[in-house]
Amino acid sequence: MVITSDGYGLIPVLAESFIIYPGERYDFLIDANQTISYYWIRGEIVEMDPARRVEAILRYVGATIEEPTTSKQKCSSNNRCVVVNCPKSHYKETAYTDCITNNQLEAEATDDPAPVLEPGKSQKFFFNFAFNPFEFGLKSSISGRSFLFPSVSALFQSKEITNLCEKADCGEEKTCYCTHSIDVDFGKTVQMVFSNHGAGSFTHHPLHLHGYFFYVLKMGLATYNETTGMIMGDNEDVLCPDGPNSFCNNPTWKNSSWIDGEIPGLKLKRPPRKDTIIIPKGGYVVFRFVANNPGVWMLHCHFKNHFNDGMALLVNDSFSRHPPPPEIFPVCHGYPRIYKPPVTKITSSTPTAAPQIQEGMYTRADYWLAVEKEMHTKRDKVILKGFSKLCSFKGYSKSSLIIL
Ligand SMILES: [Cu+2]
Repeated sequence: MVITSDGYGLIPVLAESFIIYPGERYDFLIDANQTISYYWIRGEIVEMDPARRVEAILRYVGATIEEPTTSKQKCSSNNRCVVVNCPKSHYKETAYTDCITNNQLEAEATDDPAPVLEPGKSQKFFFNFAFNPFEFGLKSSISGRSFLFPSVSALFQSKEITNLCEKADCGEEKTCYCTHSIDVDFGKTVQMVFSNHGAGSFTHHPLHLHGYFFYVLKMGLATYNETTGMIMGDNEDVLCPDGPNSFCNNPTWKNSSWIDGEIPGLKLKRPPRKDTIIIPKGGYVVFRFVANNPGVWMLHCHFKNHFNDGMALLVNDSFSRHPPPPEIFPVCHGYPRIYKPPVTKITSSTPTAAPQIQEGMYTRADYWLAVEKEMHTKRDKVILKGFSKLCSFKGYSKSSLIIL
C-alpha cells in the first residue's frame, strides 16, 4: 500500500508495485499476514529489456533460514495488478495491469488546496524537454536551451554571469548553450507546464525542483495502443507551433482558451505535493507553487546524464529579497583569476591579528586558513554564525559551503 510520495501523505493506494524515477521517494506499508517464512522483495529497471533486478529478503520473525522461493504475483483478468506512478496509460492487454498516474493520487491533507491564479499575482511558464537528434551526443535541453553552469556563484554574483540565454543564439529549431534562468516574483503563484513533445522526445524525464514541494495538478499522457501497450503519438493537448516533428522549443496549448483561461481537468482539491515528477514521453505535467522561498533554485531532469548535458534551468526566485552575503564570504571566479600567495600558515595557538580578506583573490585553501585564523576573534564568531545561518536557510549544509 503506497502511503506517501516525496514525504507528503497520500490517500493510501493498494498496489502490486510502484515505479520510482530518480529523485522520487515513496513510503509503503506491507500487511504482514502471510505464512511465517522468507519472501522476496523485488525491484526491476523498467526501461531495460531484459530488466535488471535488485532483490531483498523480507523475513518473518521465527522463519527458518532458507532462500525464498516466492515469485511475482500473477496478474490475470480476474486478478488485475495495479502499478502506481505509471508514465503511460496502458500496459499491453495480456499483462492484465492497470496504471495509476501521479495526478490520480490524492493528498492525505484536506486543508492544502492548490494555489489559485489571480490576475497580476501569478506567472505562467511553458517548457519542453528535448534532445537535439542532429547534435553530436543528443544534446539535452529545456525549450532549446542547453544549460551551462555560470563561472561565478549565481546566488551571490548574479550580476557577473555573462552567458545568460538573452545573449545567446536561441531559436525554434536549434539548441543554444547558456545559463538558462527565469525570474519569479515573491508572493506570486507560479504555474509551470512541462511537455515532452516533438522530434527530441525520446524518453520520460523526472523533473526535480529545488526549494519547493509543488502541487501536481494535471498529467497528460501520450496516446497508447490499448492492445499492444505501445506508444502511438504525442498528447494532443499540446501544440508545437512548428509542427509535431519540430523540436517544440515554444510549446503552447492547442486550445487557445487554455492559454489565458483555466485548463480543464486540474486537480485543485487534494493535489499531491511533490518535488520530483515524471514528465512522460509524449505527455505533459501542470504544477504550481507560491514563490515564497527567495533564492536561486535548480530545476532539472534527475537523470544525471541529462542534467549534466544541459537539461536544467535556474529559478531566480524573488531576487530583491536575496540577503546579501556575509562580509567575508568568498567570491568565485575563473581559476586563478588573480594569483595571490596563501596567507601564512598558522602554527601558533596564540590569537594574532586577523588577515585582511579581499574580494576575488583567494583560493579555497587560503579562504579556510583565513577563516580558521579569524575564528579567534569575537567579531568573526558572529560572522561565521551568520554565515552558517544564511547557508542553512538556503538549503546548503556546512560541508557544502566549501564548493560555493
Ligand atoms: Cu531527462
